[in-house]
Amino acid sequence: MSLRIALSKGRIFDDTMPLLAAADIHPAESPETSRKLILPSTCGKVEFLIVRASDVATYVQHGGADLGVVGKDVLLEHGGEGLIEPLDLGIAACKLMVCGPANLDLSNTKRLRIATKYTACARSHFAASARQVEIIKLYGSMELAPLTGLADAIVDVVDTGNTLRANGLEALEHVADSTARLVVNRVSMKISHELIAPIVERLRAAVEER
Ligand code: PRT
Ligand code: MG
Repeated sequence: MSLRIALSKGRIFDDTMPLLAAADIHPAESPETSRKLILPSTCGKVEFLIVRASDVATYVQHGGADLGVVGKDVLLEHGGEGLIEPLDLGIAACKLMVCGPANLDLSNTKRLRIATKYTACARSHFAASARQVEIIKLYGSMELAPLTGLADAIVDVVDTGNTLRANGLEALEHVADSTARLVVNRVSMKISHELIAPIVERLRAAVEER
């Protein structure tokens, strides 16, 4: 029996590979050059599922994958049901922020329109301070929303802030810090404990050594 690990292409895959290498797990192909969505590992005991970043938690929750690597931002939005989160991998660090034009007053009593793909996080962030907001769901290029008048502000992930600056926006309020987490399907953790536990421990050691 082999374990399935769900990962997204790009920064999560790139930053997870050195950690998995320390656990002696190596993909037999690169997701950047292969069109395969299931990549075998060289040892044959693990396979990698290449999914959208926002789908990793869903795959692991429903047992489509046993393990996954996913940003805390995605986990907060997903809710974490059916998942164990044994390890903070410390990679893909970023902040979930409320962003908008520098002169925007977020404490204004008027009902703010917030464009985001993080609708649950945005809703609870504003509800916690009893502010009324209208949430507009978007799937990408959030920065366009305040520029076009679609929304007053956005809730999005910020790393360097370069994307905000290039579009004349600023980070205005902190919502949450995020780093990528190892997640494990609750049932897999029980059934395949002998396979999964050593991987978790070797990843933990690799994270601590960095
Ligand atoms: O592309 P897709 O819609 O499938 O999902 P995604 O864009 O969320 O995936 P991906 O691979 O870009 O991000 C995966 C995870 O990496 C996210 O869930 C975060 O946990 C984490 N992460 C870390 C980031 C960033 N840094 C980041 N900078 N995710 C996205 N960004 C975006 C940011 O929103 C901005 O638009 O990258 C752009 C550049 O950021 P700046 O601030 O450096 O300019
Ligand atoms: Mg992306």
